[in-house]
Amino acid sequence: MAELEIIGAGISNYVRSCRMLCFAKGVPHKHTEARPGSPEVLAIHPYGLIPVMRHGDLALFESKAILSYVDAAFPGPRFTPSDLAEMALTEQWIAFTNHKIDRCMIRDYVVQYRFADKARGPNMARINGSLADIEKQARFVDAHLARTTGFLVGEGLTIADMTLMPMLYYTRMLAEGKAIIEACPNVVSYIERLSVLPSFLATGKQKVA
Ligand SMILES: N[C@@H](CCC(=O)N[C@@H](CS)C(=O)NCC(=O)O)C(=O)O
Repeated sequence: MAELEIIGAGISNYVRSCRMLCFAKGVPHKHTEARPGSPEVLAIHPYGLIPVMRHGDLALFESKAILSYVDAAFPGPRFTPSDLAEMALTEQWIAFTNHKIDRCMIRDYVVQYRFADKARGPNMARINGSLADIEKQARFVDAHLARTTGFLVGEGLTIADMTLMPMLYYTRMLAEGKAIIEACPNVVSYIERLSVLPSFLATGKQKVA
């Protein structure tokens, strides 16, 4: 079988999600460190966003597409439920996470500190503007986790958890995010359990603060 290649900066929450799945399934892969907008990424993604993936003749972008492909294409445990309702809930959580939580916790908050303009410093208006929504989202996830077995869907780890957890993990590394998340005990225990899984640890020790 052709070698799987995951392309993108190792610090990216989405690159970590895709590589976490590879490690959890035991899928050997080559990780090519590449920044957004670099030639190897632009060769696949029209806007140069990461991650992108190659496997034989197939080139993919969008983390959800990569997660679904890798989960189905390779042997090993499945991280997409086969039960119809659980599969739909997994889709729901990934779509919600990508459309709402990533934009708020990562783009409007974490990225504003981690990749702040060197001369002007972090965009505090954008950061402060994200905090009410970060709190709303953290509380929503907390209330949901209070009713589950500690995963977003069903009784075990899914690609929805692999998508969400790195976002919460990075948000908690920064002061305002830490204060918000630490008021949500189920979210804290979720991050603490999932971030020490060998599959996540194998993605590296990148920090945003
Ligand atoms: N919906 C895309 C989002 C990808 C994305 O936003 N990736 C970030 C890194 S985590 C990126 O490339 N950012 C660079 C930019 O926005 O210019 C996915 O799920 O793959």
